[in-house]
Amino acid sequence: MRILILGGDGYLGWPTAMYLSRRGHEVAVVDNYFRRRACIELNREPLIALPNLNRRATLWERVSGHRLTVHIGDVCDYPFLLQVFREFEPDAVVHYAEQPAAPYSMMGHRQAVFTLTNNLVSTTNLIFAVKECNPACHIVKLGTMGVYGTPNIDIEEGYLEVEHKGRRHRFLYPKTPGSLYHLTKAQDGDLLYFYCRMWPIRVTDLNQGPVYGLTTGESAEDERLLPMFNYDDVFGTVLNRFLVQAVAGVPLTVYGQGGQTRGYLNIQDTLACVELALLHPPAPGEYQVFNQFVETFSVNDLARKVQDAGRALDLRVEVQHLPNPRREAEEHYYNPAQTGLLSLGLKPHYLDEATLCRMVQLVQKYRDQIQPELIFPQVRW
Ligand code: USQ
Repeated sequence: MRILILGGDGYLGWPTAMYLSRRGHEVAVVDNYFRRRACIELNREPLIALPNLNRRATLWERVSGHRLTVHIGDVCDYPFLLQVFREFEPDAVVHYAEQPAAPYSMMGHRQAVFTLTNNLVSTTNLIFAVKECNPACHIVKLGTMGVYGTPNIDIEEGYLEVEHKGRRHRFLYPKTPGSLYHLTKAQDGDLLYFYCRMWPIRVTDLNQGPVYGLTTGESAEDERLLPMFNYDDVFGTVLNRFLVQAVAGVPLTVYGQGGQTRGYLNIQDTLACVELALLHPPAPGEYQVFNQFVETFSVNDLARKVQDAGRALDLRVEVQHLPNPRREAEEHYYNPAQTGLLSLGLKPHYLDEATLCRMVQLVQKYRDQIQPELIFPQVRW
């Protein structure tokens, strides 16, 4: 397949590009370096300094023999996106080109407007480029489990059958996101669903939970191929942050009571899920939704697991319950469905002690680069 990856420099975009190219697909990547610029601007740089995207592509070609085409530009610039479409003629597009951090979206007016504009205009441009260049091209958009929020009923996979006054209808599952970022993911899903009803485009939305991990099979060959790994309060996700905190000797930052439960997955499973979605496109005019996670844990569960792994590695890991900087339920019902990707053949990686120890040991190699002052949460809502 000819696969275009939008947001190909990010935590997930870059590993996806290598993974798909190694598996025989022809891959082109697009990125405008938003994340790198924001990390510098906010003084929250990733744990491991990485070469730029062109250099990483050259490096990847040297170690694997697979060529990636790189386009530096903004998906919100429609003529640029059209030009990439016409040159590369993709069969499928993976859309990661969104501002992905809940705390960033809640920092202030400028970041709110940027998140809204970037996430919704990029999605709209993608829809129009597909319609104009090749309506059969499959859009795989990375969504989030956070669009559902934490409702007091089971979470279904994308849709909900409702019976009302004796009649039945299938709606998109109701959305109650907990940050502006998560809201834009609900809105971009609505945009895609709307255009699937208007035009014969084919869309898969992958509602993903928080991802953890630093390595994928492809980055094993050279550490300059590792993903962009943030552990700060804005761009770092909870388990990745805990791994770094364990190594730095900083007490694990559990927000509030720590009963917040989410569906987690290893970064290697993200890559497998994206490829499974690419290999199983929906029919024209269909908006297909998968819930993309492997196991559910509360923040307290994660903290306990990291403490256990720390003990096995002779690290003293403490836990600190901080006042929650976010507005969210700290104790709640959580029972989301996740059968779609398993039925397509996903073989999950589970979060066991050996996996945690390997991740902590990898972080230990970069111990001197940890800046403890980036850990404490600064953004509140
Ligand atoms: N949390 C802590 N301590 C920390 C960091 C986070 O207790 O040091 C808690 C948060 O309050 C939250 C949970 O851990 O209850 C998850 O937070 P997170 O920062 O790992 O994840 P979140 O902000 O929800 O966003 C991340 C990704 C986003 C993705 C989402 C999936 O940044 O791109 O869409 O995970 S989900 O959480 O299912 O919405």
